[in-house]
This record gives sequence, structure tokens and C-alpha cells, in this order.
Amino acid sequence: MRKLSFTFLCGLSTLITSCASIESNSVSRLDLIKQRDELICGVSGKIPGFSFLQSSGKYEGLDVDICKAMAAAFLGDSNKVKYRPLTAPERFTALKTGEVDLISRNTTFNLSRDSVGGNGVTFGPVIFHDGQGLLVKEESNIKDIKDLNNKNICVGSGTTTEQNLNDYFQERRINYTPIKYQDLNQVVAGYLQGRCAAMTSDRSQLAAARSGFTKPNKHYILSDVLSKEPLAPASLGGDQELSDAMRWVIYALFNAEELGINKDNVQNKLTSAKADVNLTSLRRFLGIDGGLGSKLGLSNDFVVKIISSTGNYSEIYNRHLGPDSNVPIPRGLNNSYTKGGLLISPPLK
Ligand SMILES: N[C@@H](CCC(=O)N[C@@H](CS)C(=O)NCC(=O)O)C(=O)O
Repeated sequence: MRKLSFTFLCGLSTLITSCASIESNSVSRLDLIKQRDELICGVSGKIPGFSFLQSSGKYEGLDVDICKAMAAAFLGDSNKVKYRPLTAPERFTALKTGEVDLISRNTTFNLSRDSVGGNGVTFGPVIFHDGQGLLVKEESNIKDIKDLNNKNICVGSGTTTEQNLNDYFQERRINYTPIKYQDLNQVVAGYLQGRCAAMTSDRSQLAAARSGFTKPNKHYILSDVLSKEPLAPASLGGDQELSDAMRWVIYALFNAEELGINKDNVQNKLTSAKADVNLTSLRRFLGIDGGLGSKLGLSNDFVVKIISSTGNYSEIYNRHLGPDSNVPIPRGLNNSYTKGGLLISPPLK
């Protein structure tokens, strides 16, 4: 554990009464996670494909695998995770009170959240580029956003969804009444019971929710995309050690995909890299040379631990959102930059 130290910023005129204290070198939550030997990860738990509590009692999904990758890197074991289901309004408070170490919960990265004057959290890299959409019933004959004039729209409270809905409709001078709920299940129930002409959320959540309907084909997502919703994991602001580690775990998942290193071949790659000193960048990435892990407070072979347990980003994506999954979503923007998508890792050097 490192010592706490504080820097005081004091204006001359306010010397005694209002010194702003900035914690410059606090104990990292990463140390606490290691001492506890368990990562407490805040998830939704209600979104198939992202984080969903199965009847087996296990959580599954892309967001869940991000928690697993963190546990593999931080603790050497992807099973050492306690999942804490959180509603949208609860999530930032849970980080602030220390109830969870991280949130990996379909959370949009934006300025108000990622700033000291806002929610005071620090986001990791975007793990799913999403956008807000509207789901309507086929029988409603609603084809266009203008058909929603003077209608009720079901929306989750404490979300970016609520604000975007207001911005988008107000800018287009379309009237609507928001019917607000605490979580996705309630939004879905309101919509299916006919309280609203449409439900709105991230398009991934709409697809996930629709996959659980009795007749999914009787509902469709309008073509309008109301916003950018870059979804990313987050930790409490001001803890650089934890946020660095979180960031580079995600980049390792992207980078492994870029290099074609996956769960099946990572051990062979490691064997070849150990045997050949000329494979310099591979040796660095897999932790043989360069000491990259120790710069993050992790073991130098943290990448091998991650990829051996969760696989690379594309393996995670395909498991939960690929064409053979229950919630197939084309990769689109969520492809690696090597395939025309937006996912790119800075160099692990
Ligand atoms: N990405 C948006 C919306 C995410 C969100 O949490 N949406 C609501 C749905 S309306 C929700 O709670 N979904 C999952 C759940 O119910 O657990 C944000 O970060 O605010």
C-alpha cells in the first residue's frame, strides 16, 4: 500500500477558508482488489448478450467478459469476480461509495460523466459503439419518427437516453410524453402493455430486449439513430493505477485480435516467442521482454492470462453477439480498424 499525500491549492484571499484539496497519490483500488483477491464488478444483469443472469446462476455477456478479463489480468483468474447488478440510477453512486471496483454496464462515455465537475468517473476504452434507437410494434404502423408526435415513449430514467430523447424531439419540434422507468425490464413491460407507442434505449438493448419477446418479428427498430452511445467500462476518477490497468486490459483484447492471437493459439505463440529472440514485439506483448505488466502493477504475462481465459475481443464478441449467438448484432463500427471498424489499440510498447 502506498502512502496518502495531498496537494493543497490555495488562493491568497481564501487562504484559510477554502483550500481545495486534491488527492495526488492515494491508495489505489487495484491494491485493494489484489488484497481481497476478488474483483467486484457492477453490471446490469438484465441485458442478454451484454450482462445477463442465466438460470444457472451465472452472469454472461460481453460486459461480463470484460470483468473476467480484468480479473484474469489483476488476479490471474477470470473466475475471481463478484458481480453486482446495478440499475442505471445506482451505477455511479456504487462507484463513489466503493460498493464496486468497476462498472461494466452498458454505460455511455460522455463529458459530464468523465469529469471532476460531473460524475467524477474515469472511462476506459469504448468496448461497444452504439446509438440510441426506437422500437415500435408492427401493428402500430409507425414508420417514421414524425408518426410519434403526441405519443407516449417508454424510457429508462437516469440515462443518457432520457436526455437524447428530449434533445432529438425538441430540435425537430415533435411533441411526446416520456413514461419513465427504473430499468429495462420495466421499460419493456410498459411498452408491451401498451402504455407507450415506442420504447427507446441503446439500439443494442432494443435488439437484446426484442430477442426475449414471444414474437420478435412483430417489432422493429426505426431507422433513426438519435445519438452516439459509446459504451465503456469505468472506474472512480483520481485512481490512475486502476484506470491505467483497466485501459490496457481492453487494449490487450483489441491488440490480440489485430495480431491474430486467440485462446487456441496463445500458448503456441508464447512457446515460439520464447524460443526466438527475433520475435521482439510478440515477446513484449506476451510479457517475455519489456516489463510492460509491471508498469501497470500487473504481472508481465497479464496478456497471456487474459487471452487464455476470455480470448481476444473478437472471440468475446462472437460468443455473445456473433451470428450464431442469441443476440446477433453485425459488428459494423465495432470491428477492428484492420477491418474498417473503430476499434484500435495504441501500441503496447
Ligand atoms: N447507455 C445509456 C443507457 C443505459 C441504460 O442503463 N439503459 C437502461 C434501459 S432503459 C437500463 O437500465 N438498462 C439495463 C437494465 O435495466 O439493467 C447510459 O449510459 O445512460
